[in-house]
Amino acid sequence: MAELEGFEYGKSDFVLLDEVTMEQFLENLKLRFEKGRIYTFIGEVVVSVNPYRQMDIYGEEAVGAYRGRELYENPPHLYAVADAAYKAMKRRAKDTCIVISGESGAGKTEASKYIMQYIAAITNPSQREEVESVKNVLLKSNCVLEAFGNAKTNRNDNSSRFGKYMDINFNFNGDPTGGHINNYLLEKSRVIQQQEGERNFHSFYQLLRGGSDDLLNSLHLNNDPSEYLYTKQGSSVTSSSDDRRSHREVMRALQVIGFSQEEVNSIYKILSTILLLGNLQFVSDGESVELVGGDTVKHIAELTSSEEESVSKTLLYRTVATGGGEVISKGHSEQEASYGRDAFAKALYERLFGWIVGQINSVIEVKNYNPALHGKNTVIGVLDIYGFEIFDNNSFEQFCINYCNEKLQQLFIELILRQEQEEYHREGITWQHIDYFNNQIIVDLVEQPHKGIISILDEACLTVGKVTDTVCLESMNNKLGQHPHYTSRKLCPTDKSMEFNRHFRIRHYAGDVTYSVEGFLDKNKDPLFQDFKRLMYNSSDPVLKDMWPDGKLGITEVTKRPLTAATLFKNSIIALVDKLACKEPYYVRCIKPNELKSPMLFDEARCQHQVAYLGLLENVRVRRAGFAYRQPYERFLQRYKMTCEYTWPNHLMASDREAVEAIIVQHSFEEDVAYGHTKLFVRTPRSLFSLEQERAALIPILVLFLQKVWRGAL
Ligand code: AD9
Ligand code: MG
Repeated sequence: MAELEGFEYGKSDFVLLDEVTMEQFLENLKLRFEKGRIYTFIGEVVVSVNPYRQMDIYGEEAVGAYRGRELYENPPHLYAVADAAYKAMKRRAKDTCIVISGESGAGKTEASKYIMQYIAAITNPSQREEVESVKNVLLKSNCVLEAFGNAKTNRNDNSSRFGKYMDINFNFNGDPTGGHINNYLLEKSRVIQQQEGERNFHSFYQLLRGGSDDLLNSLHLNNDPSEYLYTKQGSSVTSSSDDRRSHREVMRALQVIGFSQEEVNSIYKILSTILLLGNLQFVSDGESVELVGGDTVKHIAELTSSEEESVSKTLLYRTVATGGGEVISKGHSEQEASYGRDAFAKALYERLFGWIVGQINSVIEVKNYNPALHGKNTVIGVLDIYGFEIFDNNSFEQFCINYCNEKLQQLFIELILRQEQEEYHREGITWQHIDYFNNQIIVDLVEQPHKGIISILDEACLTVGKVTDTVCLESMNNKLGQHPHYTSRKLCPTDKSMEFNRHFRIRHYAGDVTYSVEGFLDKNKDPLFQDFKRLMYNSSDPVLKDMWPDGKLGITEVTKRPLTAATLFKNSIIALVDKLACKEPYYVRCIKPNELKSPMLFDEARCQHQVAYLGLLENVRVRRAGFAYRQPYERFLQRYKMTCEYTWPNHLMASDREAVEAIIVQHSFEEDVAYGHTKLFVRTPRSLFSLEQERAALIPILVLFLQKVWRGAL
């Protein structure tokens, strides 16, 4: 058994704090961080602090130590949670999920990768080829998704700009048979614009830096990212990672996953098309608008397998159906043309990303699984999704991300708090009521049909005529002004500046966030001229065509307005929560210790903020008010019966429960437990630690004893 740690490393479970205060919590977190103990439990939840340095704690030896063990048998670790989720899935045929949350740079993606590596390491001991190949694709998919979905930001050099939920399917043996990836809200505005110090998605730089001269020539590109508007705006074309090496790794990963050479070529052509689009300019002579950019249009036509004339026409005109059913071509203004080009570039990238995820899914989807033949197919889901965001300027994206976090908090309350209370009730255990804030009211504020913010936004987007962001804000203020979690900043008596006429504030469970309404309607409507869709659908590149099925419709056939971005996001998050709600959840809460990416610095104020909005103190309180661990009597007895003379080797009592009571009394743990109808509830890990230690000490003696019995010596 791995060594349990002494208290010189702080308390390995926050449940053991003398008092549940922010001060003690932070003190323990800091002490452990400084001693290189980056993980701490709250019962079954793992709190992780980003070490910002390579730790030697993920190797084979660690895998061996955690494999098949109970949570309290080893020091806290991601592997302990991964193993708990795996065991529950395998032993009880339960679907489980691991929800990883925390702010940007806190270590969510790294944690999700370690968890997947652990699961890969403990499965398929017989090395069956088909299982190995599924594992390989699952692991390699990370590299591809990071190339296309991650970017350097001011907070994290490898920031995931999308939310990811991955289901891993297992057969009755507990070996992976496939999986499915869902992606959420790719930050596509990054394709056309980056803040100072930030970059576009890695994929562009990897291609420009890593592509061979021949490849780049064929794509009409050179190798300098600072020559393309879409890759140079952040004035930061380099990154801490090596783009050239990553390019090779991604190429290799695409191959392993099963992308054909034609498909890879199509991917590069799309990336190049986007870069070339960014350098196109439009000029107006007052009457009509023209394209400037030399051969660029010709190159774009070649890369998208389209006619040059169709490309330039699509960039300069849009087709509209008049009231009389006539179809005409209407020229863009200079501004409309630039807007259309940017919207096209964003849509190209978004569809490319969605298509790549779809291709990976088609490779890893479980095929030919017959439950009658193979037993129940179970699932472990891993969710790596953006945490709560409060920036200086919060826009539509933060609004969506924070809404998503409200939904996940709601799920946390549902699953952990409510289920906990219900289980105590079922088991006949007295429950001390814990007051907690139920954030349903904020979820409703955002998503309620007809009344919520998303509905009001959608209504404004559907209204014909000029509805501006401020008009929409006005409508929100009128309808929601009385809501306890909504503040119209305009009415705020202390802030009379015009600036605040463009803001509203939501009192989120994690704190107040002021949103600037500027751009909300446009981002929600997310318009793209139909002509672009038709251009792409008519491409003779089958991959490109496949990405634009909606381009099939002619102008007069397009009757339905597409769903808005907020509604699409809302629907996907509701579906996600439904998926998670029917699984047994495990949580990893990630904390970023400082803004400097330093392995040495524990910035208390920053950490306090995160502990507060992750609701960790509340979490500890619930755990302490209740019982951190529980086990059916039978299982508890099996494991610890050797520690008690009345139960070893067999007991003569009327029930397993009485036998368990005998163990508890013999060890004087009465104060620490409660007896349910079918389970023993244990308040703190202390008693379990000590039973575990006693058991570990007894096992060698017992083995010796049994060997003698078998040899007939006794
Ligand atoms: V974001 O919301 O996608 O912007 P994440 O995913 O929370 O963010 P990420 O996992 O990317 O953060 O971690 C940021 C960086 O911290 C990594 O690139 C590593 O350099 C560093 N990190 C995080 N976790 C570990 C770890 N367990 N060991 C070593 C780590 N370094
Ligand atoms: Mg990430």
